[in-house]
Amino acid sequence: MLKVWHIARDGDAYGGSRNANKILLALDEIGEQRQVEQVRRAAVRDAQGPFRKLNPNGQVPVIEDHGLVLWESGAILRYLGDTRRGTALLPEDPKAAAVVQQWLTWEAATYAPSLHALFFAMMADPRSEAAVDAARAAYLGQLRIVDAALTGREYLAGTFSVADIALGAMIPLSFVIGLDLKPYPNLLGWLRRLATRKAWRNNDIFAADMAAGAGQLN
Ligand SMILES: N[C@@H](CCC(=O)N[C@@H](CS)C(=O)NCC(=O)O)C(=O)O
Repeated sequence: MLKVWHIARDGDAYGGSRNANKILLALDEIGEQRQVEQVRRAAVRDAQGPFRKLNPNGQVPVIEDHGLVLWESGAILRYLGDTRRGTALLPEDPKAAAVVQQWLTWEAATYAPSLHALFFAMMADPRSEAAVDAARAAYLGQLRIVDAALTGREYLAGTFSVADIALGAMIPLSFVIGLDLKPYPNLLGWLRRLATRKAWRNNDIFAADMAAGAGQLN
């Protein structure tokens, strides 16, 4: 059975790992059982601890599947799509699969760094409002890209795929940090659509982040 290392929501100062949650959502989407290895954030961060042998970056998620140990959530999502053929995770058509890969790469290379920049600007002590404003504007620019991509489309690559998981597991954090997403109606509609899917309805981390946006989603 596939093993996934995860920081659970309960007892975690940040409400759990959204990146590891992507893997749980993907497995729930296809109804695959897995063994969740819960780790505390402190253990993940411990440079001398055993977790570093699994992932030298000191981050979750990590999976182990049939002898393969793999980290980086986008690579894991792609692996699940490639090895669980015939599921909704990854389209068969190479061009459609390339569009999915485009969003997985974009999430890690562009979206996540922009979210981190905003988060760190907000947490900085002393905090510079000019720096927060600049980081917020840059981050909202990324959300505008997602909103535009969803014009006339139900899901990022047309039909549901791991592209929606990579971004759908992260973007509700925007509500938690107090952002107004009403200027992005396609994006809000997509989040509402994701929230109706069984795997997402039953997911505690996603539900908690979405609850922070209830006023904008209803
Ligand atoms: N690019 C990595 C990012 C993983 C990541 O940021 N994981 C966070 C949890 S969401 C983590 O393990 N943080 C450890 C810490 O807080 O030091 C991926 O997509 O897997």
